[in-house]
Amino acid sequence: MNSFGRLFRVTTFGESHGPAIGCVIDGCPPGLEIAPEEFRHDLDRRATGKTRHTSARHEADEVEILSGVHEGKTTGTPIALLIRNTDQRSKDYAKIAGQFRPGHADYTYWQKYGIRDPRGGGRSSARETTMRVAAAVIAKKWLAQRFGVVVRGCLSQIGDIAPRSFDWSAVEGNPFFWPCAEQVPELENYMDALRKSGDSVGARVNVVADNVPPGWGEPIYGKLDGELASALMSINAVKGVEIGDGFAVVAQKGTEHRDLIAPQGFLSNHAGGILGGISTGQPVVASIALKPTSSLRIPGQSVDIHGEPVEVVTTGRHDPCVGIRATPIAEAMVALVLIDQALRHRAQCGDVGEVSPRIPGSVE
Ligand code: EPS
Repeated sequence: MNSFGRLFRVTTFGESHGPAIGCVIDGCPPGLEIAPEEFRHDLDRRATGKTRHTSARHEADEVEILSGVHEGKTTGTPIALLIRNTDQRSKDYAKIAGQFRPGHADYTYWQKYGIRDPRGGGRSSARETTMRVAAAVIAKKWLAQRFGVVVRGCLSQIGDIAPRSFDWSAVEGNPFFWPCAEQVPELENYMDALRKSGDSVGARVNVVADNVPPGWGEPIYGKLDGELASALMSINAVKGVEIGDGFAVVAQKGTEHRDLIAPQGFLSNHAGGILGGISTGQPVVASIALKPTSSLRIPGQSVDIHGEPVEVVTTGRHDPCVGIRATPIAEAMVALVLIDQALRHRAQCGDVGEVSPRIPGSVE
């Protein structure tokens, strides 16, 4: 499956070392103003080559809008976006073209299709996430204009380092999307040492969507949390998804977990803004666990496509921590789920209108 969403449906295509990557968005509401330069901010946040802490591949990530936009506004017809690949270095992959990197999708793609494009990981490359971020620029804009929804994320753990304090205003001021500014030098030292060692590390990313109105999400099989989990898990390297308190609920008592309700608002948000698969009007809160990158220059035991033992060594330009670039990607998947659910809610329940009592999302 290369398509995502029901009413706001995004199909991505392209390989990391092919001539281009792109997407087609079907079902975008008409009349939304959108210009090519509006993609720049989020694409730059996700891009490689911006700091020494990510892959050194330099892609311009210039978006061409091929269809669906006329005189600066979406027309309701399919929006096709294209980004040409310009900095492929396929020779980096020549030595491992017939080998399976331990911990990589190389082996499973081979088992599934009996053939694979080894250049840059082909379709399994994180390069594909560029188009999710591009599509979500449109989704974020519509959600913000129509409902005031703001989707934002941050890195909330690298290895065993967690933020010592939390401030949203710090997040965009450092290359890690880290919410505690004073810790950034520590992260830089950690990443420098990790890169020199040739190893990689996992990370955690949190995403919060504010101002989501109550009522989005479809029971039973189209639950908002179910679709968020699926969307977030579809990001390369994601091994875990939590909504609200996530796995911490295991140790909680009901009296501790339930979010008490006062006329002034919900008194807590353990549920992550979702009850019964439907948004409560509180912030929607999700977090993801990303595994350490599997492309390592430290030799690892594996086999080649003939089943012969090999020591795999991956050279080239790899991220020592893919989680560092995952914040805008996670935001994108949350925004894509939200716009799809918003349109589905409007389609079925648009006539219901506002139901009282409308409980504020949280007590200030
Ligand atoms: C990636 C490997 C590297 C990264 C790439 C993701 O690609 P290459 O080997 O071609 O340099 O640079 O990330 C991107 C190109 C991107 O835009 O995110 C991988 O194996 O997933």
